Amino acid sequence: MKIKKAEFIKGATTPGDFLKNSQGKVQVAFSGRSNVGKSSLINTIVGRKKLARTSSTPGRTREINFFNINDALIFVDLPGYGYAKVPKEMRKSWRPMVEKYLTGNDALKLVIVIVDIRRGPEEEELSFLLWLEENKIPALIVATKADKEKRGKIDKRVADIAKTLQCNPNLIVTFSAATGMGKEKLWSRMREIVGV
Ligand SMILES: Nc1nc2c(ncn2[C@@H]2O[C@H](COP(=O)(O)OP(=O)(O)OP(=O)(O)O)[C@@H](O)[C@H]2O)c(=O)[nH]1
Ligand SMILES: [Mg+2]
Repeated sequence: MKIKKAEFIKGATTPGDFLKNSQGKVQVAFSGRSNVGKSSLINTIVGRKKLARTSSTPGRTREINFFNINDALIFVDLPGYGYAKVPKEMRKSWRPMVEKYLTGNDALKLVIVIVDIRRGPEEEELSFLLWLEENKIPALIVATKADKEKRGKIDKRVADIAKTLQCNPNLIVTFSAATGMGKEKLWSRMREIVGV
């Protein structure tokens, strides 16, 4: 997709701040562990280096951030989960907020679940995917930071991730924000699912 417009709309720290009316625009949310590369992935696929803030310190994205893409799509950068150093109080408030965002939102058509190709998914990803399925929210799995894995090992890693998540390996998009690998494939899968 040719990106003509990519702009930050707002960051929400409470459900009252969610983008209620996306005026017919489809919402696509990006989810994954802290530091997995959610914000970097968004920047890479829209071709804007600093649209979503990134950091080597886990837990950088603490709000639910909304971005307008071409007046056609809303990208939603979710706070990461599973990082122990984030204050407990904060973690406690995130989960209900994220769940609240994800449920009862007709504009939300897809959640992109991002895993680190070297680390693979764990219990949290599995239960999250099952939760999405129960709530009838389509999911797409992306294995990122592929530039950090040896070429010859990528297929095996993807196969292992597919096994853990009980899905077809062909449905996992291998990605790298550092090299742009997987960018086109991710766009085409995403557009296929949400119909834009
Ligand atoms: N080598 C490599 N580094 C990456 C890639 N994607 C992200 N990173 C690095 O990983 C770190 C975290 O990236 P972010 O995009 O901020 O991760 P995030 O998931 O948004 O993190 P939180 O908002 O803290 O949950 C940064 O130092 C990035 O430069 C990738 O594909 N390859
Ligand atoms: Mg982030």
